[in-house]
Amino acid sequence: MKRPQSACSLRSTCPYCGVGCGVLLAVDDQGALEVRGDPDHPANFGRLCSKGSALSETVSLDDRLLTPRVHGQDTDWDSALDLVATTFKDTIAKHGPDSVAFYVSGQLLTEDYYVANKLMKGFIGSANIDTNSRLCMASTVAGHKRAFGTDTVPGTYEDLDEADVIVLTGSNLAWCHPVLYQRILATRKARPDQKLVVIDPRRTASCDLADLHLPLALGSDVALFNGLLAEIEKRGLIDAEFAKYVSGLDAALVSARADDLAATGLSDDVLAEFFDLWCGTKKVVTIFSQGVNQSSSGTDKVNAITNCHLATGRIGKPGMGPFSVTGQPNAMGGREVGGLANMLACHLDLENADHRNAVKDFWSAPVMPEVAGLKAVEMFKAVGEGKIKALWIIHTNPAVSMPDADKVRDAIAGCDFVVVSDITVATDTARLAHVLLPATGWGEKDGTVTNSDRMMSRQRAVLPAPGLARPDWHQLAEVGRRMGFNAAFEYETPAEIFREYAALSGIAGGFGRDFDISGLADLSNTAYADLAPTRWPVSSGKKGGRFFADGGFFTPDGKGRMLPVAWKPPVAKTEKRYPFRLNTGRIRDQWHTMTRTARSPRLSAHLAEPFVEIHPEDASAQGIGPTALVLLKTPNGRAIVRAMITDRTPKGEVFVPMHWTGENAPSGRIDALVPSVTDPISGQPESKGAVVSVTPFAAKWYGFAISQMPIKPKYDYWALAKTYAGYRVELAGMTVPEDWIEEARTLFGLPDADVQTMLDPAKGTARVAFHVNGALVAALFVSRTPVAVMRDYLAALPGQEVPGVLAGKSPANQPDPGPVLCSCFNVGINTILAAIETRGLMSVEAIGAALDAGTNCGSCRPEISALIAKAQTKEAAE
Ligand SMILES: Nc1nc2c(c(=O)[nH]1)N[C@H]1C(S)=C(S)[C@@H](COP(=O)(O)OP(=O)(O)OC[C@H]3O[C@@H](n4cnc5c(=O)[nH]c(N)nc54)[C@H](O)[C@@H]3O)O[C@H]1N2
Ligand SMILES: Nc1nc2c(c(=O)[nH]1)N[C@H]1C(S)=C(S)[C@@H](COP(=O)(O)OP(=O)(O)OC[C@H]3O[C@@H](n4cnc5c(=O)[nH]c(N)nc54)[C@H](O)[C@@H]3O)O[C@H]1N2
Ligand code: SF4
Ligand SMILES: [Mo]
Repeated sequence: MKRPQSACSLRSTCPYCGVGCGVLLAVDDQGALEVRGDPDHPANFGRLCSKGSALSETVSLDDRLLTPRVHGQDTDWDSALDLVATTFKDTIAKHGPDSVAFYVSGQLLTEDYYVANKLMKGFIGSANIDTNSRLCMASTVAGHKRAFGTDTVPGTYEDLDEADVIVLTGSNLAWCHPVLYQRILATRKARPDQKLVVIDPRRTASCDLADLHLPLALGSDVALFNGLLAEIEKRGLIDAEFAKYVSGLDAALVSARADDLAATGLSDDVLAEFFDLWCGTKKVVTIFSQGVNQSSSGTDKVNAITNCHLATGRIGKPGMGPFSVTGQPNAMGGREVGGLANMLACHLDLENADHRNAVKDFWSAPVMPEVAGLKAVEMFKAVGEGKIKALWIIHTNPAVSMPDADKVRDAIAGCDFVVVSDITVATDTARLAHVLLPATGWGEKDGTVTNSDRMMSRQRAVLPAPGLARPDWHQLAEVGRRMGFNAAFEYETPAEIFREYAALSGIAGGFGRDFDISGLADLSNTAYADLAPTRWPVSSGKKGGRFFADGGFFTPDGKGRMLPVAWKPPVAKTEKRYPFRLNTGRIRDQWHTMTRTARSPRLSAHLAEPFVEIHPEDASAQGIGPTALVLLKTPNGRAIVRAMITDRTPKGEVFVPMHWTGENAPSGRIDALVPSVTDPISGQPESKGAVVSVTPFAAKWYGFAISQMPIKPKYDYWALAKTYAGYRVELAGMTVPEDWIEEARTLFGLPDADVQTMLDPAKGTARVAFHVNGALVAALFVSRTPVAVMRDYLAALPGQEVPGVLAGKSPANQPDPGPVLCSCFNVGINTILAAIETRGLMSVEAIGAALDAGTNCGSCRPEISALIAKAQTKEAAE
């Protein structure tokens, strides 16, 4: 469906990762959105990654939720909102405020988030509001609070330009914060002495251009940084001057000396090289992300890192400091507004009576909870136990992304009253809702987000709201009013909400907290509309900048705290039945549960189905071949995914992406396998430490299909991916259909289309193609072993007149480009390999000059460089 036209051109912010890139948006006279990097935005200076560049492919109205729905029926806003307000009110009247909950998201805008938190904590009177940031940033928040007294990110992106050594630990920056990675590469080009170290059990794309890779044992970061701290002491590098701003040094050193570096599994040489670099360089930035946070010792990992920076005084100064990169576009903003169940607002503490009373007065709130609410994992447990009877899920898809996801899905399905606000009905969670509320999406809504370096930027609406969709803050405020809290929720614009929030932060500033943007409390509507990227704090005392260069921590004694921490292995123990460790995470071109990025053919071409990275020796020991399907089992659940055999993943460990869902590959929902183990301090799940069995999944038949229309098969394995011509689908099953022609007609919903077939029952192969008016609409290729056809060639064919489709391969004069590597210019891996092998192009630049590949967002440059390196090794060996 085409959008109505609206002629504008304006600045906004990318809705994906926490880099927070500025974009320039324009709508052309066909109603199509154009997206470019904003050259003036300080986070990206014009750069965009593959996801940002493909934004225009993700805003179509297909599958959009356009009207409120109650029990599956379209309805009007009044009916839906009245039902939500009355049911919440009745439930609270009968069972108390803690019988209801909100589960929200680090992708909400600050204004949405503020209203949600105010409604739950100040007016419903429960702290049962938690967010997907519990699965993401909670360990960092807890670690920051322990070390600094508040949740402060001390540094800024400029530190990456100034550092002499950048350490990435538990961060695949090249794929997950690509513009920051490109920024580092640009610095290293200008200043080749800047060193890059990657600490990750896997040799990720971030390692391809790194100086040093430490493939540590999964979960052993505390042992490594304790080892580093002991070494710092041994080499006499404790900063005596800075020590006056720090407490806990001695106890932290005792723990550090006692810890065992052997837990890291790293060789002495690699360790020595790392220690030399870290100790021998003053300007070190340590970037960390989910390899640190998503662990049963996530908070300790954060503090093991902050300990090293505090001990050496390398914090808050140019080019130095611990640096947590945030995942979601407003992960930081959500922390600021107090969206977590154990926080208040503006970095104030829920359990501090002075803070609580001040906020209560400011809000004129009738009640305030005195203790923390349920954290995500506890919340869904309470839903499953029937203790939470009314649940509102906003901007997140917990039926896919929570650990023990099948149980979470069942808990939501069994809850008395579930409201979901989303932009689409096509999610595992939205399908379970009693009430569905259509939200305006990115490009249609207005508000602010805060990125990893405390930069607040505006998201602006360039497209009209489709159907009846309304902004999330509007839905929340309406429910607040309908619950009887009229005065507190009389907002008409996000600007009003922002001013109130900024004024509240002044109270936090009065308590000596870091988060103070009171300087923006009187922003006019126009000034809010025009707000340029602004780094907090913004108060009479301080504007932007770094924290802690000269102490000034937010602890009672004003000192930064070093913590005694000790390595602990992941909670699940490998055993005979579950001999492998299951690592999970992200791929370059998909965003979380794929509700937006999977709409883009460009982004769907990089990796088109769920897979497991497994080491070649493990694969051969388990009898798993290169294109095999693999059955993964844990005590919690099972999955079937494709084998990706690679020595990038260490022996004994497998890696599976988190992205696939019931909508596009039901057997690939990896969180069904992850247990609900959490960090005892932060409550963050250990998403990266399950134990798993890995065996071949020997299907009776395998298939590959192309289709103009989406399909939802019912086989043991299927994975659907968008293409420019329609969809491509991988299939496999344990039951062989009797008649492949009938089966294919049902699969594609084409009872009358012209059919072409090539069947060999003895060999178990079948090829069936359907044409309507001469044009190919769908085709199915089946075999007893994984089907060998030219997938990328076939995927482009639906809609065309191709009489020879059943051959499954291109005519000899049309080479198969292979899977897309450069999504920006749609360049396939075979095209790049051919350029390397036959044209002898041996640098990323040469490939770029010849094919354009890698010259736009640069996210694929590490992969191109890996192909070149492989070709060079091959050449050397020949
Ligand atoms: N393409 C893409 N980018 C994204 C997202 C996305 O969905 N897709 N999501 C965004 C969000 S919300 C987030 S939170 C960030 C996440 O960004 P990252 O944290 O960079 O992403 P992950 O792939 O989850 O995990 C990073 C790495 O941690 C490693 N790891 C696992 N266990 C350990 C360990 O014990 N120690 C160490 N040192 N490393 C370990 C994994 O092997 C993995 O390579 O990405 C953001 N950016
Ligand atoms: N195994 C494993 N599990 C993980 C992780 C991992 O590394 N491994 N990572 C965890 C992390 S760090 C994160 S952040 C989570 C992310 O997990 P989720 O938050 O569950 O994933 P998303 O797909 O981002 O969900 C966002 C939802 O909001 C909807 N939406 C989009 N725009 C709007 C809007 O404007 N308004 C509203 N109301 N809805 C909208 C989307 O359609 C989608 O359904 O996953 C976590 N789960
Ligand atoms: S790095 Fe990519 S996904 Fe992240 S904000 Fe920038 S363009 Fe968006
Ligand atoms: Mo995240």
